[in-house]
Amino acid sequence: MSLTPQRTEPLSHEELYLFDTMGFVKIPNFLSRADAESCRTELLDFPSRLMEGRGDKERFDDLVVRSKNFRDLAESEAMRGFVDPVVNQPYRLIESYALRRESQSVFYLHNGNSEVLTYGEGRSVQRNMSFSHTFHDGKLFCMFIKVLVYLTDVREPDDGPFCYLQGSHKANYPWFADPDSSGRAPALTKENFPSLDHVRAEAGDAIVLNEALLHGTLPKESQGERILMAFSYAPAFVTDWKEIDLRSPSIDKLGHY
Ligand SMILES: O=C(O)CCC(=O)C(=O)O
Repeated sequence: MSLTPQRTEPLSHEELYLFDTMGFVKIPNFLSRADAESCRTELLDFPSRLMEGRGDKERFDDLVVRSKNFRDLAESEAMRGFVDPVVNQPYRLIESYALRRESQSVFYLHNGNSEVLTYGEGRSVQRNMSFSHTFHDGKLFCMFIKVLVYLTDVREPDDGPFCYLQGSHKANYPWFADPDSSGRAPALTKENFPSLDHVRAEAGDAIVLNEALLHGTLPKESQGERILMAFSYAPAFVTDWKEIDLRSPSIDKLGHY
């Protein structure tokens, strides 16, 4: 069964304002409840894996490769209407996956405009350029946009709703100034994070997200399944997180192909 987005208009002026100032905008009823349920049923037959080190999340990769329904959705006019006005460059889909969780699961805060990025041996910087974003000529230029499509209701705080630190997509200071190398993180509460807020969703709702926002989910404590799909878009010149491999036969030591 093909999917029919209920919402096909591009982001409005007001939605762009919200996206710019909040780092995301919610699109209620992007899919009908029936289409959300048919997505859920279809993807549960795909292969999945438990996320390494975070065994409470089951991840279904490459949705668009596994099903024409998902590919058509990722390429649809409706999706383009969300991505075009915030990327404003030729762009491509860089990932498409679903996450399934049950009770007692967490998704800790990640990204943030100014969080410390450590990569490789002893290398660390205070800006991850992969989700940098700017504004000029009356247009937004985002490097990493994710459209989250909820396939089950996430109505109450204990259903583990999407959460975020207000304004963190425009932060200049890192919140996690001293990343704890032990991997321990403070509980996701208002006491620990005064600017924490969360967003309720119904099956079929979407969130268009600037990945520079420090975001995650509140702990899921209620019973039942929580499942969503994610489609990520980036300017066409963005590629994988992979350093130049100087051992490759197609490249010499000076980097000439
Ligand atoms: O599950 C959610 O609501 C958020 C998912 C998310 O942050 C992600 O997939 O990067």
